[in-house]
Amino acid sequence: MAPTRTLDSRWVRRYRAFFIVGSVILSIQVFLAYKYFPIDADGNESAQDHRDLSGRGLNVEVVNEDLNGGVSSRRFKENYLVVDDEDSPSNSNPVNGLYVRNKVPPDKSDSLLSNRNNAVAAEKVPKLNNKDGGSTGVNRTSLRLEELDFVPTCDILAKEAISAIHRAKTQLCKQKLANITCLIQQRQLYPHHLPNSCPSQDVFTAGKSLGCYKDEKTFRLLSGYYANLKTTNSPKHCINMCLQSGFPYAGVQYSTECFCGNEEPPSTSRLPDSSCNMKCPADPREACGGYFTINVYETGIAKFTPQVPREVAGSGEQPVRIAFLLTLNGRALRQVRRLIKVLFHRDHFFYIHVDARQDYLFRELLVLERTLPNIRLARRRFATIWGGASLLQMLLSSMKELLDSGWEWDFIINLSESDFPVKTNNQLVDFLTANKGRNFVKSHGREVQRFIQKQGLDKTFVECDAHMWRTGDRRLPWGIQMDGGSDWVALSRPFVAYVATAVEENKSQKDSLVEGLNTIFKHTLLPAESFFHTALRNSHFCDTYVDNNLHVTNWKRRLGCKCQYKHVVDWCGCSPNDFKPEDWPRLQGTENRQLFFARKFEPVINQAIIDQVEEWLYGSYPDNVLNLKSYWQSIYHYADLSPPPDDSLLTLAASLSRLSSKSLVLTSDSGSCLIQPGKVIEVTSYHNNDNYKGSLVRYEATLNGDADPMQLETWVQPQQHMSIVKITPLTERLKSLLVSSDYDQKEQMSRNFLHYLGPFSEPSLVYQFSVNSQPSTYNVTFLWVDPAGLLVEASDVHIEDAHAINYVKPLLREPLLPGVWSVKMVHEGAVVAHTEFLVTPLEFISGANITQHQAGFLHSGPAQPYPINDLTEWEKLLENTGDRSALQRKAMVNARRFGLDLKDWIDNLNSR
Ligand SMILES: *[C@@H]1O[C@H](CO)[C@@H](O)[C@H](O)[C@H]1NC(C)=O
Ligand SMILES: *[C@@H]1O[C@H](CO)[C@@H](O)[C@H](O)[C@H]1NC(C)=O
Ligand SMILES: *[C@@H]1O[C@H](CO)[C@@H](O)[C@H](O)[C@H]1NC(C)=O
Ligand SMILES: *[C@@H]1O[C@H](CO)[C@@H](O)[C@H](O)[C@H]1NC(C)=O
Ligand SMILES: *[C@@H]1O[C@H](CO)[C@@H](O)[C@H](O)[C@H]1NC(C)=O
Ligand SMILES: CC(=O)N[C@H]1CO[C@H](CO)[C@@H](O)[C@@H]1O
Repeated sequence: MAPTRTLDSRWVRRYRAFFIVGSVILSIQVFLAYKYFPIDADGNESAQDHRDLSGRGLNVEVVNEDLNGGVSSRRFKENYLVVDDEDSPSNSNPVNGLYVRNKVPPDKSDSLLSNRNNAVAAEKVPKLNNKDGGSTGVNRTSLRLEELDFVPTCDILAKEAISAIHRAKTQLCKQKLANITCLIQQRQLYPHHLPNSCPSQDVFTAGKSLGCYKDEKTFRLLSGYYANLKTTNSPKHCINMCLQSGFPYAGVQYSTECFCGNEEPPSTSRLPDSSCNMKCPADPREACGGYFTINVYETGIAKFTPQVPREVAGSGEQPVRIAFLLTLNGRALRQVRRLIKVLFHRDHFFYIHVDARQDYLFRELLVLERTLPNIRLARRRFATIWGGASLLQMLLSSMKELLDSGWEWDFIINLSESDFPVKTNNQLVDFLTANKGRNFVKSHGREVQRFIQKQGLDKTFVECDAHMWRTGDRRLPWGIQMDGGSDWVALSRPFVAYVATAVEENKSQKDSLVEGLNTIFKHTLLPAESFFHTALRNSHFCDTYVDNNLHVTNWKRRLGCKCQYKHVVDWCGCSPNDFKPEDWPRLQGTENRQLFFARKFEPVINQAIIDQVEEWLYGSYPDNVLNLKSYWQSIYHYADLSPPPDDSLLTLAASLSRLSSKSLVLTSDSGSCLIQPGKVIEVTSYHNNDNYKGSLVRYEATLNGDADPMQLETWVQPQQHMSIVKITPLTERLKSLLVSSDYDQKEQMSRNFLHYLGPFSEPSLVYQFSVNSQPSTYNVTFLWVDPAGLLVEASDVHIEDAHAINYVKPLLREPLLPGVWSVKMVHEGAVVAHTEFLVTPLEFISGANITQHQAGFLHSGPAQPYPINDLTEWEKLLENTGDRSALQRKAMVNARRFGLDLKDWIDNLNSR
């Protein structure tokens, strides 16, 4: 029914003008069609393919935009960063009422360009204003070969590919991008067609014609989907598109229109074939319906109905055994152990993939593997990135190893460190036992063509240099339905064995559908959100599909969709939020539903909610359990090679170990006792009752030159340095003003609890106001003054009540001048508040002692001085902070400090 409104107005127009203009238009179309879209002898759509490869066209030119396009684009404006002027490096972009100066050096402007027609994954909204061919004075249309140390095997034409090759950092990555682009240009990479083993009848009868039917504008025969394919319509194209969208019937009408539907048209609407007498734009030898007449075809697939899961198992059924596939990242060791503990049963299996860069988690979890036979860690480890193709390779590899493990499991359930069960183990086992052999995935539940665009499935992405590069448009293979949705799944063993043939080395054991999908999804954004769904829908497993991923996810799109992955992928994506106690009703609401897990949980954000869920499932902890409200998470360990340690954290920790051992000497009653600090072993964040309570620095130390080192631990908490200069209605509401790094827009906090900053950190100012009852907005400017007293940046911020917590990231030049910086908040022409932060000089570079040469270079501020001209009007607001030339002289002297002198300087600054 959906297209009715669209067609109404067209009907009126068409009715009046039909006899006058219709035949003229038609003959022009026929002429153009003959001229530009020849069909070659074997019926290959060469013209169509060529168009797609030129990097321009979607297969659907006019999609039914007004069905839900209005809603989506409105949502886009609310939630997404809209980059409007890609060529201006110092452009101000409105991001939720916050004006941030865009930190894009001129030669990186391409990265904004490729973000401009972004869509976003899962509830991700497209911007389809492909600005094509617009020359902006920059050479974008040809590759600058002189920058490459290889010669591409073909002439690369696609603009997006050229942009990606120029933006990639390493030559190896540039070459990979070029190689893949050439393979695609030569049509050697992607399969054109894939087999479908989920037919409506015993055999696959794609394209069977049902004849010509009469259609009505108020009651459409095929009402599932509609597209106006101005130049490409033909029965074949329309059938393929409807099949891809999952409809059993396709129909062409009025030359350019393609309809898809789930119901067979009634025989009472049947007309003689001669009533369908308009020619197809893609092939004038074929009929594409007529004026309210439609040629209807079968697509070859059946109407899709997912399985309804059984509630309870029959008596006597053997309980299923579950393999939990844990794919872990980060350092939340205690939470991982808690998750394993709550799921643990001797009949279940735990196969753990720790990201290749996370030495700490891997090392600590090896202990579990050694003690428990049903826990195993993957040795083949991948370094995956958000949305990256490597994620799917990692999953398939882990699944293959689980199949070969000798463990007799029936289901794989995929979990991460931020998942937690909301039902007991027994409930989960009972439910899966009743549904043995079924596969649980969650579908997007929207229109397929729109999903394809939003998800970027119609684009090629190439992963290298830890980035997903978008290199151009592509056409998905015909013959299969596309499906996707959540990437949390519960899969049965037979289906896992089927999809794992993708990583089978023996060619003759590969399934051609899985192999083809594997090729496509090697170059797909967020592959795990579609690969398993699509394989399930088109294989002989299609009747095991249950549209439920057993998970409840805490989406808060206003917070979670901030385009926060721009630095790793040429796309905008969303992330769910962490659960907090205020979300309890949502968790409680899962009780009578077939939901077994929830996400996300993160104890550094909130542990109380995890306690609450666990006690809900398994009863209260006994009173004598200590530290139930405490949480510790390692942020540094000396044995980690990867990820490389942050030099400013290491410097701070070493300095704290010196300061603490010095204070121990002072309080010792034996005067001769001397503690010599050695290496820092570990730094741990400590949280209690969901408040950060400081960090623990554990280090080696020797007493009075003793040979055996002992270990000492010191507990430190960063101080706040905010002060209110002038009491105004605005500052009365100011709750905090601090500078840190790693601001998480989704959780609205800085993940750098210790606030350590060094010359290469990217500081952000985080401000928090109490929410006011009457809505008001303020324009505020933050002035950034460096340790030499120089005003280096003014950030304009528009504060709205709706955003009581927010941040601003200034445009500063690296290396930052070490020392005490200050930030002044200016409102209505006066400084009203003030805060300070420390940029520590470095004692280490890449974990090694800094050299005198390095210190001299890194500690003297940016090589290129700041332009001061446009800030002079602010200067007069700064109270006279003493003799600036004296400060500058001091900074120059500091930059030359080295050895013990450098350590003294560092300790002096850090002690504050
Ligand atoms: C474009 O490239 C040509 C040579 O490849 C060069 O001469 C010209 O200056 C470039 N134009 C711009 C705007 O960079
Ligand atoms: C790209 O292709 C060339 C020639 O086929 C090959 O030698 C090279 O190893 C490939 N490079 C990458 C990074 O794939
Ligand atoms: C590949 O699999 C086939 C069928 O199972 C088998 O006959 C063949 O020997 C295998 N080849 C290799 C190299 O393992
Ligand atoms: C803040 O500045 C904007 C322009 O940047 C202006 O439109 C707005 O009226 C100002 N608001 C206040 C409260 O001064
Ligand atoms: C760094 O310098 C200290 C002395 O300040 C020395 O004990 C240590 O061995 C040096 N470390 C390295 C890796 O050179
Ligand atoms: C299909 C699948 O296994 N998906 C997910 C498993 O868990 C990780 C998170 O750890 C997801 O990112 C995968 O996509």
